[in-house]
Amino acid sequence: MRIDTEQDRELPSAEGFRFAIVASRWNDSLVSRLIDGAIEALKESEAIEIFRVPGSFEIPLCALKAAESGRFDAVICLGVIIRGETPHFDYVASETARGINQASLKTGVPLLFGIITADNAKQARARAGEKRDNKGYDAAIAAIEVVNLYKNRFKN
Ligand code: DLZ
Repeated sequence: MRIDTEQDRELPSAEGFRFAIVASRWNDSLVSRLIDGAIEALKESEAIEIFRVPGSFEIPLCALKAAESGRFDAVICLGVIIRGETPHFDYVASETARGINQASLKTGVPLLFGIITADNAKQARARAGEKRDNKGYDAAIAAIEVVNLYKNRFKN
């Protein structure tokens, strides 16, 4: 369930903001679709930089470095973690989520969680589709919303 849709409200603009995308290479065919979705949502921004890391487990540190660089208004984290037959999934998924959240709170830079955590490839594919069925697009729309919120309501 979503709180609202694009039709319900006017979306703020990405223009003038700088975004980093940190994306893993595991399940690359799906992650590439998340990157495409994010870029589509960010089309008004002229400043998007993409960083690739091996797996989702490596996303938090790269996202932290991007956030600490001071070069980005938000960092969008994209990955696809699919459950296997071992507990590996749980460690990778929980540490990735925890690390992204910690890096965001530590730096004060919004880090967006565009990581698909799925039981199987079919579930993952369903979340790497078009527009709001694409977790990369969704995460980028959330990034645009929060950068505008923080700029307009919490100016230094
Ligand atoms: C090892 C591993 C496994 C089993 N599954 C995934 C996955 O579904 N998605 C993903 O992004 N990464 C996976 N990885 C790789 C880890 O994230 C990490 O790159 C390695 O454990 C090396 O630190």
